[in-house]
Amino acid sequence: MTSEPKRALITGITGQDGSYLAEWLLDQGYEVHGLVSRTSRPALGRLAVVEGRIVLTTGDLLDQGSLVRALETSRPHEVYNLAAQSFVPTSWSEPVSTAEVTALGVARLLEALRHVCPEARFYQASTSEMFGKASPPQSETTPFHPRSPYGVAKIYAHWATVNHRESYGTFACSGLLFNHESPRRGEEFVTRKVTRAVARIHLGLQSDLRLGNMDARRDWGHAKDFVRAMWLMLQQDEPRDYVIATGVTHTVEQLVDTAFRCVDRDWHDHVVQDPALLRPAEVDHLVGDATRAREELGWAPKITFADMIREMVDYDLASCARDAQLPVLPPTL
Ligand code: NAP
Ligand code: F7E
Repeated sequence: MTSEPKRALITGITGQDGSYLAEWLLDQGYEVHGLVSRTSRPALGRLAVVEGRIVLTTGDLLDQGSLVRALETSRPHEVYNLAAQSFVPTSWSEPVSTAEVTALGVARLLEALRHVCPEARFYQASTSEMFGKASPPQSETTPFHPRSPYGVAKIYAHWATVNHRESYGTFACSGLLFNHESPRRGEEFVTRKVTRAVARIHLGLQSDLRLGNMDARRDWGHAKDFVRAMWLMLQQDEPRDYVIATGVTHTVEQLVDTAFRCVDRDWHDHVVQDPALLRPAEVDHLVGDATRAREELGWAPKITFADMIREMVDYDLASCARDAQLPVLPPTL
């Protein structure tokens, strides 16, 4: 007798993490369902890698009824809530819509889960942005001090998840993930903005790169490593919250230097600091302490910062050359 596969529903499946998580869950033998909004079409490109192997359901974190329907249709054993307005600067220009999706959207999804499939396990995409101004290293016991409307909204979602676990016994986990990147990262985030600019400058398509605060420090890991941690959290005997981080920090300037070195260039020749890109309040220094994840989940990152930046620059060199119909030259030429 063959047992039916486990089913997972991923919200935010068209995002960076959604596409890697879908791949990981398919590799583990899951039937993967993804929530997409009517306007998701431009982002569907990231799902080319899993095309034909996942089931897409329309829905929106702003619409409770659509979440109920998505849960009824997919009947998931596990729900991964990755959907959010996730770009920090937009949270200042659109604080209310950010809160509607990133905070209240989670309340809507948890309520739908409670009524439709209370036995399903739930993962919430929490973030190091909740630590904000707190001194490093940050762990599960570090008090939150958010520095953006995004961080504030994520704290609501985090506590809604913890409260559901404590009120209703839901198997709900919150992953406090530090920054993680990849060639599938949105082009507005600093790593991808830099690696694309390096590629375009090297190909002669762009001359300079405008950046904001280059002193900020981030603990940057690879999305591929981080989605594995999300899944591991939902495979434990008891639900808990976990910091996921590499424990290594770099400044934005070090990121820029690493990326320009990939094409043997000096960043000083190309980078322009633009005060318009500074944020109203900054998160200065993040370094995660992932001891709990290491000890309880057996999780450790496999991909180094330098290898990740090299992968991103190589990817952008190839894709920018393709878009501009240029031959791909080795970085040193
Ligand atoms: P991302 O690339 O920005 O993806 C966000 C996803 O949310 C997209 O699929 C987007 O769909 C979807 N979405 C936005 N509004 C929605 C709505 N109203 N209803 C349904 N879906 C909606 O983000 P990511 O980098 O993969 O991150 C995944 C999650 O982890 C996010 O919650 C983010 O806040 C959190 N997080 C990220 C990091 C990181 O470093 N990447 C670190 C900690 C936490 P469309 O684009 O198709 O509309
Ligand atoms: O900025 C500085 C900027 O936008 C990183 C999201 O996934 O990770 C991400 O949030 C740093 C900041 O990511 C530019 O001031 C300088 O200090 O890549 P970012 P983020 O704000 O850390 C967390 C964990 C999340 O949860 C979020 O969803 O880089 N920086 N110059 C710049 N940043 C950008 N975007 N653009 C610049 O020109």
